[in-house]
Amino acid sequence: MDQLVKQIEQHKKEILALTLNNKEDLEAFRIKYLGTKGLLKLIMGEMKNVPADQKKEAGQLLNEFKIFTESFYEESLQGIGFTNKKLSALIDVTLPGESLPLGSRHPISIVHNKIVSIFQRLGFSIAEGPEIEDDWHNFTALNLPENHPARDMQDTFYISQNPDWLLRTHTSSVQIREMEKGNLPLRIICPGRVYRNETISARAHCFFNQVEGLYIAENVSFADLKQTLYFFVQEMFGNDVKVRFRPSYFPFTEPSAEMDISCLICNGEGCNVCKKTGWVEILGCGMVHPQVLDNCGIDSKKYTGFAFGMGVERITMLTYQVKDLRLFSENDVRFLKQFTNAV
Ligand code: 2NL
Repeated sequence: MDQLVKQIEQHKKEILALTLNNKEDLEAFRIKYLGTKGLLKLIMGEMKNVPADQKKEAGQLLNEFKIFTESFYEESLQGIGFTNKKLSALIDVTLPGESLPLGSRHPISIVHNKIVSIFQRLGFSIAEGPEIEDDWHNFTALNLPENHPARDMQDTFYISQNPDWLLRTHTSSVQIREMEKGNLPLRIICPGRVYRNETISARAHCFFNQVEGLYIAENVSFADLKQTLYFFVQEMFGNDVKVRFRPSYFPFTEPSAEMDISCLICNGEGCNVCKKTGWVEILGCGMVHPQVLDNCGIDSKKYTGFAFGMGVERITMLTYQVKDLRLFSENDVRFLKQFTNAV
C-alpha cells in the first residue's frame, strides 16, 4: 500500500512538470498514461496484490489519480485549442490527404485513342477479331497468292502445333471477317496488335499495333478515300499539315497509294526525321480489289470500297519524336511517365 502511494505521488510530480503544447506531445502522453497498455492500466492491474482490508483506500487513491491524469490531458487539449475529449479531434480533417502517385497513359494508347476517336466521329465503328488466324482470313481472301513472300516462315509466325494457324500479320483479317458477315454498307476501323517475324531493332519489332479502316458501299470513290484521310491527318496533326499521295502496290487494293504528310519537325524544310525530303510516310491505302470483295461474297459490280492501314508505333514516334520503338514495350516508367494526353 505504501509502495502504491509513493508510486502515485511520483507520477503526479512527473506529470505536473510536463507542458503539453503540441499534438505530438499530447498523443505521446495519452499513449504513455491513458492508453490500453498505459501506466494507469498497469497500476490498476496491481490492485489484485493489495490486501483485502486496504482495497477500498487503494481504489479511491487510484481513482483520484485517474481523474487527475485525465483532467491534465483534457486541459492540455483545450490549451492547444481542442475541446473534444476524443483523440480524433486532434486530426485536422481539412488538411489534404496523402495523394497516391498517379499512373499515366501509355503513349501508344494515347495515339490509338486519338486515331480511333477521329474515325468514330466520321461514322466508323470499331471491329475486333482473333489474333490467331487461319490462312484464309490473313492471306488467301486478301488476294495474296499461294507463293507470296509475305507467307514465308521468315515473315509470319506459324503455330507449331497446327501450321494451319498463324499470328495475324495485319488486322485486315478482321475486315475480311466483317465483310463475310455481309452487312452492307460497311464502315469500320480495326485496331489491334499484329505480329511479324522481324529482327528487333530501333525501327522494327516482332509485334506492333495497327489501325486499318474499311468503307464499302455503292459508289465509293478514290475521292472519298482522299478526303477521309485528309480530314484524319488534319484532326490528328493540325490544319497546317500538307498531304501527298504516291502510287504504290498492295495485292488487296487497286489502285494503291501511300500517303505522306509534310514533316512535323521541320515543317517541310528538311531534317533527320524526314531524311531531308520534307515528307514522311504515314499510311498505305487504296480501293479494295474486286477479287477481295468477291472472295467475301460481296458483289464487286454493285459495291466499291476503300481501305487503309497505319502503324500506331510509327505515328506515335512522329508525334513525340521517339527514336527507338523498343521503348514502347520495355515499360521503363521513366520513359512512360513523360506522356500526357495533351499532346
Ligand atoms: C500499310 C498498308 C493497307 C489495307 C491495308 C485492306 C484490307 C482489306 C481490303 C483491302 Cl480487308 N485493303 N487494308 C489496304 C491498303 C493498305 O495497309 O502500310 N499498313 C501499315
